[in-house]
Order: sequence, then structure tokens, then C-alpha cells
Amino acid sequence: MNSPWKGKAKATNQAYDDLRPTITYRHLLSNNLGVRDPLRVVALCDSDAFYAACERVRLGLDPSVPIVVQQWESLIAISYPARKFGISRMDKIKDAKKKCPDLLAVHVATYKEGEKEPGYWDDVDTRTHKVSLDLYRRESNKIISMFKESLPTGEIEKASIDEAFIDFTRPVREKLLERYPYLAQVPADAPDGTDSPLPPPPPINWDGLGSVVPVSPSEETDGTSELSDEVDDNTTWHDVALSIAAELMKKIREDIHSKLGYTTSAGIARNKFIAKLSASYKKPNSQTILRNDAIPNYLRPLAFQKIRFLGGKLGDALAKEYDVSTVGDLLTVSLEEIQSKFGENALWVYEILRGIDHNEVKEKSALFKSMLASKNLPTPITQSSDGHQWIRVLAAELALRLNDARESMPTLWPKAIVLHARKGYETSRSKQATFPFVRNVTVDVIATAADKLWKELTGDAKTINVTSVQLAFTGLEKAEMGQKSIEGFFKTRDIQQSPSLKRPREEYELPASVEDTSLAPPKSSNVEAVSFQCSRCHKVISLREEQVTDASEVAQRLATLRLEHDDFHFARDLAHSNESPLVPVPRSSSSRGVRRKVEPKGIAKFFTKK
Ligand code: DCP
Ligand code: CA
Repeated sequence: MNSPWKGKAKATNQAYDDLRPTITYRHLLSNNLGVRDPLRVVALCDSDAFYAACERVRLGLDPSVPIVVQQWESLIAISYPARKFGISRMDKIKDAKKKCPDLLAVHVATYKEGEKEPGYWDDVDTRTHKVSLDLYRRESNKIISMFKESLPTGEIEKASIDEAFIDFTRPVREKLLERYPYLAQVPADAPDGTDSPLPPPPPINWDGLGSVVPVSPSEETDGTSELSDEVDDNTTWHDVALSIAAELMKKIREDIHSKLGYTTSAGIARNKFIAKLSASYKKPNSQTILRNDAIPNYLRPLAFQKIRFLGGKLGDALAKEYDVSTVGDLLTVSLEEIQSKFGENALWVYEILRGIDHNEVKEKSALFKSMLASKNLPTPITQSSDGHQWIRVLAAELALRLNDARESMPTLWPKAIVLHARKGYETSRSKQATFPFVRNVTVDVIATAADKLWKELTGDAKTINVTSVQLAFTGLEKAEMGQKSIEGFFKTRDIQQSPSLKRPREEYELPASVEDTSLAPPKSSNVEAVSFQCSRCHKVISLREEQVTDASEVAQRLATLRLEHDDFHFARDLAHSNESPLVPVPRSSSSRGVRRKVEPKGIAKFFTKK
């Protein structure tokens, strides 16, 4: 019996033409093919039940203990032993304890007024405490450091607090040439010289390297989701590259486990998109290899709206336009067709559906460019003088984070300090100022600078209604200290002086305070707003505290929130117009005649319909 892959018309085979390129000596021996390298190998490594694992390691507990991390009454991380009891993030702590009476619930550390360090207090209350993710950030940095140390020639991109992309292309190429030295020389009789294809690859023993996604769905099952263990032997040099990356990845994951105590799960494939998609194939403590040959059958049955960035309005618009739901369905749509309806940029959609993703794995230099501490206030601040307590709490977090970062980068310095405040459902306002240059960044130094901004922001108002405050450092850079020792560097420029960084003062210095009343990130700074206002319902939607981790993640999380909110409106509109989002209404059966036109928003706004 034909599998769906083999059985489909030629057109769908051609859709995946790109997956078996001829690999030549030139490809192997060139060092600069970048994202178009046919031997490119990328992994996404994600820590298992991360916050729960951090708390388990901190407490020195056995991995079999069912542990969850709690924030107020909600659960934010659930260990795998706790998941066996059916506990999920949707549960409230009370229900989780009913499901597992021996459950160990650790409340996330919090900052509390007057304390310099976050702690695990008995009296946590959202009205007086602020969540601290510092432990998780530190542990996350340790994991990233291990990737970097193990792979000096690999590129590492932190993707979230517990995920990193690793570009294995270079380390794998080094190993390939070491193991198969005959590849380094183009044979004298090669027909096209350097452009000749490589000789046939050796057979691969995948044993112990992880789960290899089979090329065809199992014959025994009904074919769609369950995949068998069968692996075909139609291997390519890219498969050899994947197997080498799998060896390296396994070794690093084992090291992380033995040295830090964390288990991880990884996906290994030709690019970031496919690596991320395969990382959750088997969890926890496991790695998955998705060979190019296995990509078509892996992608085709997927509901394309589940693919990151293809959810929300764009996904809805695609589903509606073509009356389709899976990746396979969409493969029949030509590039010209999709671009004519959704604009030139639809090329990436066309490519993603075919397992093509040219995004680079690149360490974000913005990682250290800003630090943001945020608090959504359960009880609004109504008196200007009451702001001080929260400012101290936020200042304590920034002090700890800056001093932590300075352990590895002693001259790290913020150019500016920014205070954002949101009043009720109004848009957020912010004030910023250059940050004083002092030897020791204490809570007092930060709080004094922030208090000044708070006064400017609240003015003479007798009563205010502030529902959220954020304090941030922006423009974090390593100050240049030339030949001087760190001590000497600080001695010459102390107290209330801006550091002389590389550029002349005027160029980087911000005005003493700049008002910004829009929702857009403040001018001259790269702190992201942590909320947005819906243009339809005018509601201000904010990230939750625990979602504000690295400032570099804020934009991404906010974009997700925006799509979710758009989806909410979309679903409600559909309900009101008697259409179900799951069951497409046949065009002929429209009883009342009016089909509502949906304007794409969020990411879909880039695909303006003509
Ligand atoms: N997190 C959170 N709120 C969310 C999602 C995640 O606070 N809505 C935090 C807690 C998680 C961490 O981020 O431990 C990493 O998120 P993951 O989605 O990777 O979830 P886990 O690591 O907990 O579990 P998994 O093993 O499924 O990756
Ligand atoms: Ca995780």
C-alpha cells in the first residue's frame, strides 16, 4: 500500500525538492555558505520543566519528587513526576494538591520591600511582593555558558529563558573532515573538479543518538500521527552531519545533567524552524533527529495554524482563503498565488511549509542592552508618595541583576534609567535620565534616580491611579577602560559623572528626561513596552510579571499576547455571526447572506490583501 507521501501526485514531491540537494566538495570545503549551506545543522535545546527543576536543584531534592512552582495561587512550572498526577498549568494550587497530596509546591522567590535580595518568604502576597526570576536567569546563563564552552566554533542563540538554538554546522564540519579525511581532497579524476558530488556516505548507526523520526508513517497505525521506528537507509551526507551533531548534543546534554542537574530535550535538524518543531517530539530528557527525508511526512499532516507565526489572523486568513487546515493542503497553493493575495512577504510562509527557513542562529547582542523589572499592581497606587515602596522593590531587582552581570563584565554600565507607569487603562508614560556613574550600584543609588523620575512623572497630582510600574536600565554597554585596572577606572570617574565610553558624550547622552506618552518603546532606549492597547475594545493588555524575563523576550511574548487577544475577538465575532471557527461554512449555504470581511492584524498586517 502506498503511504500518503509516495501516493501523492508529483506536485507535492516537488514541493520538497530542496530537501535532497547534491552535496559537492565545494559545499563541504567552503566556509561561508551560511544559511544556504546544504550541510547546515541546527539544534534547539529546551530545559525540562525548567523553573521546577531549578527549585528542585536548589533544594537538593531527588528528581522523582513531584514538585511545582507556584506564583500566588497559580502554577507556572510542573515537574514531570507531578505531571503523572494529571497536574497542568491550568490547575490552581488547591486542585493540584487534591490530585497529588504529596505535592511539593514552592512559591517563586519574591522581592519584598526593604529587602535587598529576593527570598522565599512565608507571607507572600501580590500586594506587597514582586516575583523574582533571578534564580532561573542565573541557571539559564550557566546552561548557555556550557553550550559556549563545549562548542567554541558553534553559534549559540538564547531563544528564551530555557531554550537555545545551536548552530552545529562548523563543529560538525570539523568532525566530518577529521573522521573522513578523504573528503578534504577533491579526487584527481572527479568529473567536475570541486563541483563534483561527494562519494556515497557511510552507513549511519543511530543507536543511542536519540529518536530518529521515521520517513514514512507506520503501516500498522492509521497513518497520521503515530510514527514507527523504521529508518530507511537512503542516507545522505547531511544525515551524517545530523548524526555527528546528535553525538555532540548528547554529550553536552549529559554534561549539563551531571554538572548542573538539569535534563533537557533537543531537536536536531536542517534549520531553526524544523529543530524547534522536533524538540518536543519526545520529552523529557530526550533528543530527536528530524532528517530531511522525514520532513514531508512530519510537516504535511500538521495543522498549519499550530505553527508559530501561522496562528492568529494570518492563519485564519489563509484557512479561509483556501478552505484548508493542514500544511499538506496548502502545498497546492503556488508562490505566485499566495503572493498575489498576501503580498511579497508571503514568501516565508511558502518556504516554511516546505521546511525551508533561512533564519540565522545568531547571538543577540541586545541580550545585555536593557534590563527591565516590572510590577502589575493588584491595588493601584493612588497617592504619589506610595510609589516609593514599589520603586525600591524594582530598584532591588535591577541592583541584583546589574551586579550579577558585572561579575562577568565588570565595566558593564547603563546609559540611562527609565521609569514607565501606566495609569488605569491609559497608555503608559515614561521618563528617563542618564544614570549616575558610581562605583557601587546599590538599591539606594537606583531608587534615588528612579524616585526623581517618579516625581517628574506624577507631577503635582494629588491623587493618581497607577496600575503598573516598570523600571529599566537601557543602553547597557561595556565601558572601555584601556590599560587601566578596574579600580583605576572607577577612581578617575566617580560619583555623578557619566562614564566616558567609546563615543563622545554628546552622541550618546540622553536629555536629562524625555517624556514619552505613546505605547511605542521610548525614544533613545530599547526597553519594550510590556503592554498594548487593543484598538477594538480599548483594553490594555499586559504581560504578567513572570512573562517579563529578559528584555529581549518582551517583544516576542507581547506579540503572542496580541495574537491571542486578536483570536479572542475573532472567535467572538464568529460566534456572533453564527459561524464556527472549526467548521468552515460552505459558501453556498450562507443563510443570511453577509460574510464578514476580516481585516488581518498582528503579523498578518504584513500581508495586506490587495
Ligand atoms: N513559564 C511561565 N509561564 C508560561 C510559560 C512558561 O512562567 N505561560 C515559565 C515557567 C517554565 C519556563 O517558563 O518553567 C519555561 O517554559 P516552558 O514552556 O519551556 O515550560 P517548562 O520548561 O516548564 O516545561 P517543558 O518541559 O514542557 O518545556
Ligand atoms: Ca522548557
